Amino acid sequence: MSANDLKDVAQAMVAPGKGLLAADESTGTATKRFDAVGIESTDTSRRDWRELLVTAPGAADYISGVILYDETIRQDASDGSKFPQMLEKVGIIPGIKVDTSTHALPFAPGEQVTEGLDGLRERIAEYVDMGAKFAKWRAVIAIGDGIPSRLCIDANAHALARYAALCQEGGLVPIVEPEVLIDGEHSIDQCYDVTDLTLRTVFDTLFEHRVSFEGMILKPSMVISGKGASDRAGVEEVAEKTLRVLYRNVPAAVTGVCFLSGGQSAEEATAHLDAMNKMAPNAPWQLSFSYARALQGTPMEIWNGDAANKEKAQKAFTFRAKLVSAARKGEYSPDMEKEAA
Ligand code: 5MM
Repeated sequence: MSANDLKDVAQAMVAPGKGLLAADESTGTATKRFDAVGIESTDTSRRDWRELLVTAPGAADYISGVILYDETIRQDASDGSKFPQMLEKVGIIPGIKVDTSTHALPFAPGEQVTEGLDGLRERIAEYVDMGAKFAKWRAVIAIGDGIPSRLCIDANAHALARYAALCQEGGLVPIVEPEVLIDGEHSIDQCYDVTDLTLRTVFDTLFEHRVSFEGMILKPSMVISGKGASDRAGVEEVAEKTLRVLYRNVPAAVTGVCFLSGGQSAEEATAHLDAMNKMAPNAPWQLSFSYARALQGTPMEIWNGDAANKEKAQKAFTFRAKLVSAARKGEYSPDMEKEAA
């Protein structure tokens, strides 16, 4: 894929009114999500859940691409077709998570580094053959007593840049995901400082590794108070500080910024995205979404692992996707939450 082709795919991933569904939970994370609502996690239940989402009638009106997990991209859907081809048929771009998860960073207590570079060139070639057009790698940065360390930020930025360069060489658009975790009691200003340093380091390193900004997507966390903070910032402050950190650190050449929801409720993640699009309608990058929990939470509860609830769960999924799509255009209002799913 040429640099222009990568840019075309990146632009299609942030087409007007559309964003990404992250359905790339590793087996451990998927099991945690299923356990929380009492669904048994098996390869078949995980396949059925992801098939339910991607075949929801009307989903393609709001969803431009889906991030798949290695297990899913190799599975047969119930009609025997493969997920990438099933997605392409309805006009949704297939993507793939290529990191192999987070691991304890040596000599850095409480901090993690994401692994998966070994054999990545070959795995990318295999995923391209299967039909993937983009990839994702998530790094996590925790805020706590004396952390994050410079070591943790540098190690993760280096891995993200190596991954992104390998993706572009092999023909996949890389989603670069440095997530500053919401866990903790930190203030929004602490989150701002950590996000500022993280994004600055990530983009310096991407530049050194000759990554094309036009042919990539940034998937950041928002600048937000810690989940356990006593006085959590409101919607306007989250939007204003998130935009400020992006303007200071993200090159205008980057095609799109697709936020993660990171443990925010569906309503919060929708309202924050909407406020940013209202405040910055002429931002240099498309401000979109790549949500997992905010899109999947309610429909997963409704589904409850029972085929009889499939249609209702699909309606709840497209309802949330429609609201997030409105937020991506700055056209959401909390009143829309009252519409029946
Ligand atoms: C932060 O997680 C990503 C976005 O999901 P949320 O919107 O729920 O925050 C998500 O794509 C994540 O990277 C995948 O679920 C994979 O997570 P694991 O823990 O399995 O690597």
